Amino acid sequence: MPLFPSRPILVSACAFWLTAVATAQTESVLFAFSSDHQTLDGGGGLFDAGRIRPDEVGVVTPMAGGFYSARGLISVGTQWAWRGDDDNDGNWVDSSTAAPGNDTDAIMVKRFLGATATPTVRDVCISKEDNYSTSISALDGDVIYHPTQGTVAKFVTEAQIATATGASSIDVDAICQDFNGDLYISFDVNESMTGGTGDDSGIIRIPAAAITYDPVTGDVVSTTGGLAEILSDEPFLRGTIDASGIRSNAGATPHVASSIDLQGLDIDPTGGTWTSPLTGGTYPNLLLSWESGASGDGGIVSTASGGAIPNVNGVAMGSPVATTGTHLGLAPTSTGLTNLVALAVVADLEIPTLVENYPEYQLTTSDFGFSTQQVTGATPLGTVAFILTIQAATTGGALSSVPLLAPFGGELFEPASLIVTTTTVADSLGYASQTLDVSSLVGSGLHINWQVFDAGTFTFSLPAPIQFL
Ligand SMILES: [Ca+2]
Ligand SMILES: [Ca+2]
Ligand SMILES: [Ca+2]
Ligand SMILES: [Ca+2]
Repeated sequence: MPLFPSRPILVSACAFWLTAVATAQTESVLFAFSSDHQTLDGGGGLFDAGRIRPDEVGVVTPMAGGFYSARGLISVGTQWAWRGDDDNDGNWVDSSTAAPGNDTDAIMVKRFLGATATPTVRDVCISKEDNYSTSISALDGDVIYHPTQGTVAKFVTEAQIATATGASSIDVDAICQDFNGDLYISFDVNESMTGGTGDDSGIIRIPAAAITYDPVTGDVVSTTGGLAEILSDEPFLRGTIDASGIRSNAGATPHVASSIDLQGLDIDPTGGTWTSPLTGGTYPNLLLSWESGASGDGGIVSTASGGAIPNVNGVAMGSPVATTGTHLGLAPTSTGLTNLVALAVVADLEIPTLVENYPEYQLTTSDFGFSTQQVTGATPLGTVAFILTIQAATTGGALSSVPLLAPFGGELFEPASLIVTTTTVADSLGYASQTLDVSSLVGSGLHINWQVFDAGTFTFSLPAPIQFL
């Protein structure tokens, strides 16, 4: 089968694209958990397609009155493929089953300079739980993204936040930006800073007046000290959760008294303001997620009205009776879901097709038998082509890619060397898979990359690499 379908399909792809652009603003919730969670639709029976891992970014677009399911947005494989060999050790993938910097602990999309009306997955900024490996590139207090292939851009660095707050060696575990360029941040552990202790359960504000932004990229160029302020503390977070009336899967208050850590922050899309008990100032309402030693089942609260369960696209992000996880399109469990450790709400996000490897070995020295590529988000009942490229990893290099012009969508990686291995038809939920024996590549030192082409939308998926040593 030819890779590029004939002209009638091209015309229908254009019509689909125009329809999609004309729809009203829709919010998507981007999230991470500290353990694996299963999507409500089970990934169409495909193990990795139905699993959101702590290293990854998951996404859901809630829909009032209809069935919806969460799915993967930024996979472990995609993070390696985007990053390239920025530690110059000659490997494009440095870990068999973990992502660079391990877990995702903060997610953010710009709302001020550099913001776009229809953000793509490359606009999603994240902070990781750990510093990236030795020689480089990103610290756990940095908020990074990959605007173009093989680059690691920083929205804001650990050093810039330290300058603004007077804290040192910080780990950012929640961050968001309002429409005026003010930043709201929570630290991973208590940090001594200007004006007191930035508690791990607290919200720190760095006003735009303390920040010089790059007018084009919207990234932070520099910060000044003395203007950051501590807006909230532990009693505030507990009080906000209690006032919202939210209850866990077991009908319990989703926190314990002894400790609590604010883990996710974003602007409440419903609007309004709240008043800080510590500064007396008013600020845009914030969505909050937390970890507290009690099952929270993915619940989200808002600072609105002193504490409320917020709505996204008209769907409540928790229940006053039993929050189960279905609000996020996740499958309930008998013991309850854990809590969201990262949170962002993004309007009109372009959500690409995803392909993931199973078993999940991104870097391997041994034969793991058959390798399955699992596709999420293809056109239901549409044709999917699996594309393989093979290349030698080069020190300091990265996969090449070309962004594609409409009606094509996405990026094509290593366009000079692609091979179509399989064409198949996605199921009614848009899942598809292939299984191949790749054992002959073990020991070759080669790097392979999978993508799929979705003929229904003319788009190429995000990448899924495997490096053989
Ligand atoms: Ca490397
Ligand atoms: Ca971090
Ligand atoms: Ca925190
Ligand atoms: Ca976090």
